[in-house]
Amino acid sequence: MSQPNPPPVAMQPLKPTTGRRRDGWLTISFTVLCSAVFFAVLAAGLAARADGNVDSSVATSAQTVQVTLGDLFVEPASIDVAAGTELTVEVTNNGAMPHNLKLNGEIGTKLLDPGESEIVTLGVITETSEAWCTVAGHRAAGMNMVINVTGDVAVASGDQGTYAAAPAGADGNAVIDFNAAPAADWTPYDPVLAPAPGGTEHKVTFSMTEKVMEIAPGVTQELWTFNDMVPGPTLRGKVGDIFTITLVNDGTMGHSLDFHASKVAWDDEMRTIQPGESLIYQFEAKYAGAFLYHCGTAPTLHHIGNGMHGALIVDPPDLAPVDHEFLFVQHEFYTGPQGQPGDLTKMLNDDWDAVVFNGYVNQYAHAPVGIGAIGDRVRVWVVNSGPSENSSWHVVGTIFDTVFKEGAYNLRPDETRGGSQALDLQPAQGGFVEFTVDEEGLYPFITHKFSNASKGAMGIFATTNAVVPEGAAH
Ligand SMILES: [Cu+2]
Repeated sequence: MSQPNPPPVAMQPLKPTTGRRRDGWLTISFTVLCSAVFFAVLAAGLAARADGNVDSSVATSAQTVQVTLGDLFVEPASIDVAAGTELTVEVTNNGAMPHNLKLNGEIGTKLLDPGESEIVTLGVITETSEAWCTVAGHRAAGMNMVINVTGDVAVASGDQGTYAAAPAGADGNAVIDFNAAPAADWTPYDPVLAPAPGGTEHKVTFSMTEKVMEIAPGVTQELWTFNDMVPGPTLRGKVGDIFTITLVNDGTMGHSLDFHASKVAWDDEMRTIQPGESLIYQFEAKYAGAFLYHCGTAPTLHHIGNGMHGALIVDPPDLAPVDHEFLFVQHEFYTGPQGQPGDLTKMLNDDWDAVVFNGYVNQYAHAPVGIGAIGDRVRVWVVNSGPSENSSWHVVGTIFDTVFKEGAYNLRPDETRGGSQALDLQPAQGGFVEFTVDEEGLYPFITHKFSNASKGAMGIFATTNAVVPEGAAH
């Protein structure tokens, strides 16, 4: 069969072969799929941060305040001092995680382990100021103390509205251009799901890291990862297999691991380990399913939202053979400043900037996924990592004849039954669908919550002889 010009779509992974820009193709695809490109325009310049000044030369009085740090609060959240007071704090960490307290994020205690205390003189306070825990995400989660200077303009404490204006983040967060194209040397996350390895025990090491990664063309964030990957490595086995994961914390903050495929005690295997520590997390996969795993260290929203999640697939015993098998993990990004961690305040407000499959905006629109010939059976596993948004996973131009969701077949090929158009998944749910296509061509896949399809949750399946528009195929 000969085709006049068709750049054939290779099987995965599709590697970059050209530096041509793909803006044209993306524009076309968005015209088809989206009514409008939506940008979350971030409120800027809400209010000036209370920049306290410290003058070490003249103290008119001295004051010592006892401060307790917890997970994730500072007690008291507000103190009053007279102008010119030399302020000393006796800080005790009563939390389960390490914390510190620093005036203006600069002067203060070292990183205190749980139970540890330190007495620190912060200096002479001349203006209303703030002190906070500088561990990533902790200030935004509430670890902030206002130091009101008597007679100065007071800053309200314990008020989310006031707080939201204070930290870096509302202003200066990275903005995604959904029509931009990735660089020529960009490589997509491999969507192919490999068969389960042989044997009945799966031994892997997960290194927990903090790594600056690109999440959209030109947009980088410091993501928190398992093995420098977002999503983390995919694990796969069968019912009855043993998974033995050696968890190593190579980062700079506490992390943990929660396999939804396991039945283990939260305070044992799922405990937080500090930088340099490790633990062994072993369990038997007792149930089939498409399971989420994630970091569960507080604030868990921040750790999942900033990249610490992945999928563990346990095959049902009667899983049928197929021609092509893929995995897409859907999740959101809430951008912080370029090169910095995601914005916890936006996460708390469900204010995501992007919804993606496997960690990159419009990834498989830039690198279409080959699904072989007409009639080939395709199985797609989908896990929704969230942390907060649902999925209505749909392929344009076909109908699912098989649906497996949350441990059960909802649909199998049977002439007495109908077809399925979307796999609905709340955060931390997973499953798979199977389908064939009847014509050569392109089959976009999206979440049919269309506001999210226009924020990066779109890809393209292409049959072997599909004509891929200029610039689309990597
Ligand atoms: Cu973590």
